Amino acid sequence: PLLTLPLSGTFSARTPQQVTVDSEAANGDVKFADWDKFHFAPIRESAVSRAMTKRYFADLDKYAESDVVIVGAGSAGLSAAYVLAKNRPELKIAIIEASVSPGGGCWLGGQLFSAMVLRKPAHLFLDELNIAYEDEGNYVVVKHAALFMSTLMSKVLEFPNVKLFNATTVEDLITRRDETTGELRVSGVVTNWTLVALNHDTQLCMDPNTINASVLLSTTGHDGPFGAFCAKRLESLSGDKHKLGGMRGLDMNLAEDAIVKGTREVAPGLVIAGMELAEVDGSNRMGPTFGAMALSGVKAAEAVLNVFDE
Ligand code: AHZ
Repeated sequence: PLLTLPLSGTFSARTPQQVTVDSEAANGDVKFADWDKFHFAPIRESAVSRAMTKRYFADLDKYAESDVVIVGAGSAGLSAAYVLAKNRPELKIAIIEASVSPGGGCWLGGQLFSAMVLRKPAHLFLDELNIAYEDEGNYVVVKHAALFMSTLMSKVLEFPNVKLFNATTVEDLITRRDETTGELRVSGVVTNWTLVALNHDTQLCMDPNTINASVLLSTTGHDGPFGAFCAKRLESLSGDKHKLGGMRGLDMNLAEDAIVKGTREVAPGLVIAGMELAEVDGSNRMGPTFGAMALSGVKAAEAVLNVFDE
């Protein structure tokens, strides 16, 4: 056999509703010849619905009050989530991603070429994640960007203190005036199903949901249909205080340093990282080199904790 799995034998029932299945196959390894006798343990369709919905609603309830909300599950947001979740297992971290598929623009290295370039010292983050690369001197190359993204994503999702709400769009921010300082603080997000957010014009009333958070980390990428979401909101949040710079042309050397250096708490309670920062600060884009996304995420985790621990 190509693969030896202990598929035959008895599936034990944990509750009376679950049926015990005695496989007709003799105990031992299933060989190809045994596929005729193969069957799954039976299930009632409602059990599948309940298995999904009860967990989702329990998560909605649990994360309605989150410690950290990360908007956008691209390379910057997920890098930050990894560092935060690993170092602070007691924090509740909700990740809100507009797309059905998390990962942002990071499934290919650039255009349709799959290898992914990261300039040093971002290779240290790859070492942390145990991702192999070729060392080219000042930069390293991962054989496929999807290897980076899938590894990062699987590690983030394994942390028990992280919940990813995908197909969910952040439509607006919750703001509160601080009673002592009078400052306007970002204190959560207004969310909606992405399919609803895309169709507001065609629906009469599809009100949103909310999540309160102590700190918001926005990593929604540069301007686009949903992108640069919090950056754009900054202007209306604080009047003249925040004039958006708007992303500038491509310069890999300037852009990557600027993004990592600029990663910070931009408004009270709101940290911005990744390419969204280029819209805030008017810095360059870097194109297909991803070191700044990883390290901006690492720095954002520090910035988030500084705000959280204030
Ligand atoms: O779907 C978006 C993507 O997955 C998600 N997103 C955007 N707006 C959202 C909203 N609510 C929820 N309102 C939202 N989710 O945010 C994610 C952003 O991921 P990204 O990969 O686009 O951004 P990043 O900053 O992590 O990485 C940027 C990568 C780039 S762009 C670039 C260039 O253009 O020069 N170079 C690099 C390395």
